[in-house]
Amino acid sequence: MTNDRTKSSEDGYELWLRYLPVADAERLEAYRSVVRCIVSRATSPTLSVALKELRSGLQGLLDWSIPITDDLNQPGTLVVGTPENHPEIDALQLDEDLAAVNDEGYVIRSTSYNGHPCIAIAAHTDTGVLYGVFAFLRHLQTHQPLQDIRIVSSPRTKIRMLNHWDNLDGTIERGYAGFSLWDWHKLPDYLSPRYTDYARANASIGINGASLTNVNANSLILTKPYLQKAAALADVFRPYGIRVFLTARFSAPIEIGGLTTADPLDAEVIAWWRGKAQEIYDIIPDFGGFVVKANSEGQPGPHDYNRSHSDGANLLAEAIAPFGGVVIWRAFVYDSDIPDDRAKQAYDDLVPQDGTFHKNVLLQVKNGPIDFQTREPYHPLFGAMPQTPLMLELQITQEYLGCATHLVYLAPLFKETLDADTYCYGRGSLVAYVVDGSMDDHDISGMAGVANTGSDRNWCGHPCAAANWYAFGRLAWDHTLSAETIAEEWLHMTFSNDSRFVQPATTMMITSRQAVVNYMTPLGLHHIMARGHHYGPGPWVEGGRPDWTSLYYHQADEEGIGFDRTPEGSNAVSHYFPPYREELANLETCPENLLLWFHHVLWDHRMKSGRTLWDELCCKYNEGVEQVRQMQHTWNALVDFVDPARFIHVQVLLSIQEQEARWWRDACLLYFQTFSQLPIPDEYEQPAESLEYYMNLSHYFVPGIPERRF
Ligand code: GCV
Repeated sequence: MTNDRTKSSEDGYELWLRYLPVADAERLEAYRSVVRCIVSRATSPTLSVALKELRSGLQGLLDWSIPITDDLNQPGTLVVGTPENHPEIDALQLDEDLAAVNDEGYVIRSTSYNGHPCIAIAAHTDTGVLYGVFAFLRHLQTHQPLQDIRIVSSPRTKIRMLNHWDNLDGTIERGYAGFSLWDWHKLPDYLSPRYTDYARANASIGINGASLTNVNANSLILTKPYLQKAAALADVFRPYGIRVFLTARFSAPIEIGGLTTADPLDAEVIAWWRGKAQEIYDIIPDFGGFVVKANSEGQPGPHDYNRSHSDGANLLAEAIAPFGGVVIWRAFVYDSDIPDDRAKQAYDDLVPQDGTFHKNVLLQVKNGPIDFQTREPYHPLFGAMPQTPLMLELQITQEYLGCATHLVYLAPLFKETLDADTYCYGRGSLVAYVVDGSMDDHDISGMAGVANTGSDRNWCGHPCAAANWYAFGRLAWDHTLSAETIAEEWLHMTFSNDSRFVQPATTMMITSRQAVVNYMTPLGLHHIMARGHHYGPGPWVEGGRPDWTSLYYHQADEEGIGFDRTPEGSNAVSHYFPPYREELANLETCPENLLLWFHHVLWDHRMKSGRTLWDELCCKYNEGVEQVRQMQHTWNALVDFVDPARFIHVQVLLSIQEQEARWWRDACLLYFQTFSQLPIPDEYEQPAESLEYYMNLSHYFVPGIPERRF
């Protein structure tokens, strides 16, 4: 057994930054022989935290206290810094590599000084050095060789941020890991050590922005006392290269400014936002900017004054431009009057405004056109607004994917969007290239992840949910990384370096995404969860606003099931570029995993498997349950590699997941059977309860909704 952990229980607080001693003696010796001392000068707060992290990381991993020296004339030095703060770096033959990295990038390289072998961690900026230090520690944590190390890395997107949907009362919208990390009551005076650990974790994966507050915003955050609280957090985050963003409620000039209008073209409103921007930058000099949800789900916005989204965004953008800030305007907009298929509305509203947004505005677009479902086609805005920088918004918190009780590794979902081909400039026009700005040469670019962090000791609730935070950061840095590589890294650092653990656990994680699709919404079904809290199945949800019901989306009837988005239906397919558009529109060529997203399909339609649609649906729901059972089986076999507390925690949650997978399967199949009138084939488990039973289940106090509705 090469388990690198004593079997004492862990609580997950350290995340992937555990820095346990390298257990393999040979490897430890190899590391110790090339890393004997650090040559660095902590000439800034960022270099100071970089050096501190490096020392504590090496102390843990190499199990010795590593000296800091000025003397490069000895073997085994680790030279850390920028050419500016450390002029000797110029003598380390790094010019070519340094020329290849951008301001936040870094170089880690075996080289020599006066004939003495050394390793350099170098960058143009202090933040680049910090990222290099974390990358070096990751290299050791994952037991990679140090011989001839040469890593040259730069982030592909500029803004890599978490969006916290945290309310000022401490609750988190769609948060499943406790309450908000931000203790607004005690800020700005009391600074929880957790704020620093949060910043460390983010910096370790390259996240450089945090929007602290819910997009369903409260104007209070823009008042002086709250700005001072936010400033205290910004002070903690700054050395870690993280800038603070806040959500701006469009009606703030009325609510906290005493004006009678928030009309973006009104002179007083314009002056109010300018004054507010000045006030914010006086308090938080490196403030990142505003994140705005407007005219969506009841939020105020420019449409209230018959103005466009760009009128609204530009109002804030002009106010903030002199200070170098940006406005991140969300494209998650759809009308309560439901003028058209919800999947089309953002595109129809925003595409005509391409080219009208100011230079410091980014449109933040969810991965798919509805709302973070288990699988969606990519959002057709990607590729359709070449003159506007489009940020990608991903949901790390598992609103629709089992909250914090289901093990669902999201990197495959994130990658599916990033790697999707928009065909906007022909084959190979990937969403990733729109997002990183390279497709249309934008100066600004970004990715945002709706955070899954909270006050739970292990940060994210499920011991494996931190993998999704980790994966988000790694992909925002480099979208070319594979989901497998990221899972492996995370497993190595979070649990064990033993390949007998890492390999099966990686397979389990990769499988988990398709499992949740299968047992919740296979074949392109979507938005069939329970109302309000979104916990559990609710394909029968009807009444009230139609586009918040399930019936609107699945359209099941005696003939078949699915939303017709072909030219005969809502024609949402027209938003995609050819040849994908035609592929989607044709029942025979539409990918089966999106079939019911785009087509209303007859129950006896023959699928590629040879089964009818109904039988295929039964098969997929059952496959999902079986996949969870396989995950349980895999995890149970890994007992020797994980400490007892985390092992049991995951084990119990997997058992909840298995029960809930059956709940989803049985409830959905029984409900859809009322339309298909077909039997669930004998080869599958039959539902445990009646449809009535499932429809009458009530769940109280489900976490993650603003007011506890039931
Ligand atoms: C913050 C979905 C969620 C809402 C969320 C919204 C959004 O509708 O259910 O809780 O609101 O998305 O992204 O703005």
